[in-house]
Amino acid sequence: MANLKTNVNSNILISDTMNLDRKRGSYMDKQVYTDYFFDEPAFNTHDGGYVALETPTTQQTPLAIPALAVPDSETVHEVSYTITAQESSAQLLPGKRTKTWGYNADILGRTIILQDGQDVHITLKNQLPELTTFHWHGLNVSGPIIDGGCHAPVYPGKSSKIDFTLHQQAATTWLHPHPCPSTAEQVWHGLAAAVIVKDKHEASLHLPRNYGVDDIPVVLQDRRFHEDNQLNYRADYDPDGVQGPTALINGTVNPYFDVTSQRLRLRLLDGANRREWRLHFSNDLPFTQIAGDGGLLPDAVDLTHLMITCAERAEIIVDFSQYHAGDEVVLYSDDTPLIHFRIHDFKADPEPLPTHLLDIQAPTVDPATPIRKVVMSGMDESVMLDGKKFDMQRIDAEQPMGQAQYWDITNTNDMTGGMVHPFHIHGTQFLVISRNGHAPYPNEHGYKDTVGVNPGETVRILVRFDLPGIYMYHCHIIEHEDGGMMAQIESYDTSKPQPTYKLMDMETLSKAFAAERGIPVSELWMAGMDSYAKMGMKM
Ligand SMILES: [Cu+2]
Repeated sequence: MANLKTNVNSNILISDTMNLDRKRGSYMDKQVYTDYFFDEPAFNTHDGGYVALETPTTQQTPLAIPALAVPDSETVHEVSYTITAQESSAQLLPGKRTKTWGYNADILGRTIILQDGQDVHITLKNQLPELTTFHWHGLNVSGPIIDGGCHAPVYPGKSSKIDFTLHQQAATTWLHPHPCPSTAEQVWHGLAAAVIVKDKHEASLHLPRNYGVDDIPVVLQDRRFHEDNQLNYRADYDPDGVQGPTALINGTVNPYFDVTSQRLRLRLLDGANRREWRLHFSNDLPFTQIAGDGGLLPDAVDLTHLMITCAERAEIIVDFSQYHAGDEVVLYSDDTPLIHFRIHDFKADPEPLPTHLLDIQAPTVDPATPIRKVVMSGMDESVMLDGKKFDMQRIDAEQPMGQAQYWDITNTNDMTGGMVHPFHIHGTQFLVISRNGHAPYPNEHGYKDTVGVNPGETVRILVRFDLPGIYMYHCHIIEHEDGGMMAQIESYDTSKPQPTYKLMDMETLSKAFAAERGIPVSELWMAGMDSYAKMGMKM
């Protein structure tokens, strides 16, 4: 791991708050990073207009905490869930309820808990009016069916079953739909749920884990509300990613949370279609990042600012020991308040947080293995991956199962006018090795499945698939993936004959969507279709 833990950069400051805390001895000799690390000229860049968040004018309401999904059955070794994608409505704003979709919930979804080592059985039920898929973003499961990408549709009124054994360290992962090219619209309707993986190692550490009290998921999204408080995806459609001016946190507009513990663990998830979040608290209160997408960081990192790109997760611990009942601490993105933390009496917890969290042994790479090059290019409709648009029937690359390979992910947008493209791989967790040859950011030394790539940058990652299958990899600005900035790789077992996979095709999906909407295929509109049509390319 030593080669991954290279030198930290120069963005180190000890804030005044930290000096105060230092006197109390609780932050002795810690570095606190005070910037977002990403390239500032790329912030908010967006062909066709960036939509800034607006400060909400509605009354503060309690932050919704997604209920825990109730297993159909559970033992130490085995768990069964039924996950139902359903139509519903939610009271998001005063007045009319907003029509929404959710997983076992009105909007978003119940939080699913899985244990490392468990045999997992999930019944996927679709009670939506159209086909969907159930994609397990960040889970080490095999593609293309269990993983729930575009090849695994569940049709309306139908259900299917998946079974897998989970071998994965504790992490905050998530579930969202992935039916190409309508992923973005289905997420916009409300489909997204936290999936928390637990393991014995994480359970042995002194960290908050009382769900809903001192350990909460925080799903960061944004929406635009139209007449009668309704969503209108097509009206808001933008090939560079749909945005809205209203922050929606766990499906709550203008939330507050009652803090009743000294430390609070926030499992942050950027569940937005396009928006990156630049997070900081009132008075630059420092916080501690303990985990990224794939679980614990090797060492806790203290920050005052944190940027997460689409689909990324960060688990942070906020310590309110310097505050008193009646105080309020606000979480912001840029200048927009997101959550008001109302401080109540709490019991002091004198035991410090662990600083070393996890030993990570990077897999070794055979020097003879070529470095895989992946290029994300374009903006708007022109987005491509390796100069091509996604084709469900085309397998773009192969990698032997169990073999670690370096992948160089390049974003060819230029530095002044390009976007940060969040690059995601299905079915595995990778390590970030370098950014343009320099050390990764200090808070990305743990396993990840999504990494923001700055314009003009090449990010080297170390990738290994532990299961055979077909895995999608793509930009996670969801309109970019729908628009074709996506490809797929086959991981194969070298000791066995390569299997033939039955892959979904656009014609089958288009016919199904059209039939479900009661329209001819010629009238079918789905988000990504314009991106192919405008480039004169066949979907
Ligand atoms: Cu992108």
